[in-house]
Amino acid sequence: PQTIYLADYTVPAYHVDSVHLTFQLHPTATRVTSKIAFRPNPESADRAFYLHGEHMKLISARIDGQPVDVSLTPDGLTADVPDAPFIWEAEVEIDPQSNTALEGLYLSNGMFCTQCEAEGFRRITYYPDRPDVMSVFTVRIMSDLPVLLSNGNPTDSGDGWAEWHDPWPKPAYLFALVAGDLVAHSDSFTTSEGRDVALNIYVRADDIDKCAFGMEALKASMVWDERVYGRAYDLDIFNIVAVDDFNMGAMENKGLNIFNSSAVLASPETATDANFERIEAIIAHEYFHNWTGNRITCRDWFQLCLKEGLTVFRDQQFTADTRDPAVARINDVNALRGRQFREDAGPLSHAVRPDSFVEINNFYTATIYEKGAEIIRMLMTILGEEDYYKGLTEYFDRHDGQAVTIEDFFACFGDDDPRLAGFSRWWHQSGTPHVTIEQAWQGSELTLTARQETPPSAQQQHKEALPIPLAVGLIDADGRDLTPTSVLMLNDTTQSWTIDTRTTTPAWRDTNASASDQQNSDASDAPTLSLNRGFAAPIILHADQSENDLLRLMAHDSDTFSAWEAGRTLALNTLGDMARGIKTPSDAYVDAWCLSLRSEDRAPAFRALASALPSTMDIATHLKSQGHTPDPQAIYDARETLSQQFAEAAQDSLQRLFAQHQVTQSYRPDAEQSGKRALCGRILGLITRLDGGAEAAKQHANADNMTSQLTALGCLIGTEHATKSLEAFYQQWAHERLVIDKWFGIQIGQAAPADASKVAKFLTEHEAFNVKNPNRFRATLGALAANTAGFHTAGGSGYALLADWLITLDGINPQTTARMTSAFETWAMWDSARGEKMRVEMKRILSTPNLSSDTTEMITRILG
Ligand code: B3K
Ligand code: ZN
Repeated sequence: PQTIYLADYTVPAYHVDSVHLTFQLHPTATRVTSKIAFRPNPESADRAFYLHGEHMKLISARIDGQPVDVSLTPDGLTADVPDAPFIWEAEVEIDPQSNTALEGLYLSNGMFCTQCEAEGFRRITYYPDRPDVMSVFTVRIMSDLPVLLSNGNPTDSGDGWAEWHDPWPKPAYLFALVAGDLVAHSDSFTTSEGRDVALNIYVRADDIDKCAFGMEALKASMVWDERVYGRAYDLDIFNIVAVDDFNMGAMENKGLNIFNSSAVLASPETATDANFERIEAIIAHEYFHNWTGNRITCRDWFQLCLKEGLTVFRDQQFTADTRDPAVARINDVNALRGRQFREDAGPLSHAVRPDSFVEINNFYTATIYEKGAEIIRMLMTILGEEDYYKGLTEYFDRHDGQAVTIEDFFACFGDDDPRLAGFSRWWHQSGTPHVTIEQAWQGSELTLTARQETPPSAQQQHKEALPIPLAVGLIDADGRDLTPTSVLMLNDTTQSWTIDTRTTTPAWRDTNASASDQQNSDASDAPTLSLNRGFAAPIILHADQSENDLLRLMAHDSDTFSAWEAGRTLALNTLGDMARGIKTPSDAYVDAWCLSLRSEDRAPAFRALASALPSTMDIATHLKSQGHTPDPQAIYDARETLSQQFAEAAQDSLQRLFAQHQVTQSYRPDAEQSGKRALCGRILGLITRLDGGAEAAKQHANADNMTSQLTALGCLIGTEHATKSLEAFYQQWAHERLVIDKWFGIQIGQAAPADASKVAKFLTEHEAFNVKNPNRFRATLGALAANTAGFHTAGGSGYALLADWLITLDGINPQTTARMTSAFETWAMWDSARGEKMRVEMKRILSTPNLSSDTTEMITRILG
């Protein structure tokens, strides 16, 4: 495997004017004929003709109707071609049935389906498989299966065949084909431009009752993109297909989105509120790609964040508009910290726009997606909404139909705008900036000094200062805002601002004051700073705020995100100290926690989030950042102790709160109802600590929706009711594969540390375990890796079990294997005994004969 560099980019030697494909589908011997019109690219000095192609048998090749000799290479072919436009025709044979990698054309439960991003099209036919080669595709599918789909609009069909034409030029990675015995949930939509669009969600017959929610989400996304970004849909039909075997969530193929069934199918009985919310977000995300990704695509894969970061930001905006914005932001930040900060702190740290890669599939990372989205969010924060949308409109106008770069995108905002000086560093520099805040008082004047530092990483030793928008507020002793939120731009390594808090409308001004010789105010009525409101910047903040300040923010901050953040900081400080055995929780904190659980001023969804404790991994990261070596078992024990203490402290109000927030109307997966169920779920967890599971067992037996049933089941794990409830759940749902995934996941995810790898091992021997199905594999081994204290038990049994299964899976599905190796990325965070055990398992994986290049690259990078 070879490293590819951004700096080596050259334009394609040939343009493709049109592509005609014919598929004669057969499970083991599908014939694909291609007819492709090539034209030399005048901008290229290179005349070499090279087509990518892998895992296929070439039957014949012609140029302008004449048979041609080609030279096959391990991953493609070359041929002599005329120095003028010409027609290439080829016939190849491929074997969908043996394609367990799930890239290219494959079979899933008798359905033919494709996945081409990033480089799967080259497993279908010979082609210049790069995103800057865009063309118009016409596709004919021949098969006896009743439903035959491809991109674009249907143009013609007959007995055993159908033809599709996509008028919008696209790169090959957006090609898709589906053929199966499917039924459609259909609807229609009229765009703001007056176009009538047929909408379909294709599923197997048993799943037809699980499509309604996805369809509503699709229509809501179409309306939202018209209203907010002025973008309307551009074909006469939009199809979504659900497939059981899929490497990720979904894929935005033009006019034919293909979804992992877990990311589209939902009914109240079989899906949880969290599933519904995720489905809504993924449907929106894939739909939004139609403009950010498909109409305007990436010049090369180094620009992946151009479509992914922007589209994630758009789906986050959609969720914030559709649901509760503060709750949405808290969920985004939890995900960012849990996946992206973790990635950026370890050996896999990379820039949002990297400048080299080996296997592009390994770069569909939290950094490209989630940090990419944070950069767009900061762009909006710095420019303001009006200029942000102006820039986006300019981008759509200027680059429609093109394959472009981050520089092209950035230029649409006026890259010489002084407000954006240095901003592009966010795309090029890896690592999470640490920002330390000091406050100093002089009379009624507060000086805030901010200092930033991004720790060096293996690939980038020297880090520059980044422009960081610090959104700050100031609240008085009664919790009232003294100022509206102000965005202070931290452009240098260190900067100071001063504010006089006694004036009628206090405002910040730049100062050069050094805070060092001044005093912190110890007056309890001094105003309190609310920092990084709304998490406007993706940074790690060190503010050393007093417990009093944090309690005040937690109770009163008008920025709901920051109120949650204050509670989280208190929890981290408390749990960190408990895990180190140096302190017990303060009464003030326990009281404040109980108060916030009961607080009628905040929405139930918020209270559910605020009452949850930071994850074991979060606490470990926090301890590490303070220079301590985290002990996962001690952290687990601290969380248990504190939860028990909370349950006892809140004892008197638990039953009342539980009854008060029960949903009595019929099930709706909306923000309001799901917020109540989330709060009741938290309370049920506390009640279980006191009643041994009696209440939860009742809820499990009587639940009429999956959210309530699964929450109760989760509570019961570890109680005397566990075995019976798990058995009943399995019997009830054995026929619903997505529910059985939950059954696998929850037993392992909720297992006590000492049991987790035993339970996981036992379940890999269960008749319903299937190594070839990525959802089931993730529900089992992914759940083990996510059970932090269980995966990292001192003996190393979790590491060994995961390594065994990754070795097995690599021969079947390299992409999913490579992705899951990131369970080992934290090896340097733990004590040396654990770290060494993790390294030993990684080396064992690496020494496997014929290990895929995907997994080899990941393990090599993680080992460092
Ligand atoms: N673009 C796809 C991801 C493709 C991953 C290829 N390994 C889904 C998405 O981001 O919307
Ligand atoms: Zn995407």
